[in-house]
Amino acid sequence: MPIAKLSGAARDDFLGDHPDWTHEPARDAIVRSFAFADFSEAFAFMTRVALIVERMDHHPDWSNVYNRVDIALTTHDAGGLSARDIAMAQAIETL
Ligand code: H2B
Repeated sequence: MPIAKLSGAARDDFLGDHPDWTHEPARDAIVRSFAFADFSEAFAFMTRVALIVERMDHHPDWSNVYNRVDIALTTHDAGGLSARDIAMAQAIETL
């Protein structure tokens, strides 16, 4: 089922409140890089995020190199950002 794209104003509201996240126009995603003490901490974080995304049925584009986790949120079903990405970023921020 198609999902509505987020308005630029709603996106900028979120980015204004969350300066660690930035907009990547090429794939209309919001992105953030997380750094941890080591791989174990990074993977523990990914495990916690994985439980959230399964519950929300919304999945990040992400990568991990040692202590770093890069997360990009966009909604393929919407062809860009949707409210689901904002909800997911907010859920990740509570960790
Ligand atoms: N995750 C993301 N990031 N974008 C989507 O469009 C998406 C998803 N679609 N997770 C979901 C799953 C969809 O394929 C299922 C059927 O709900």
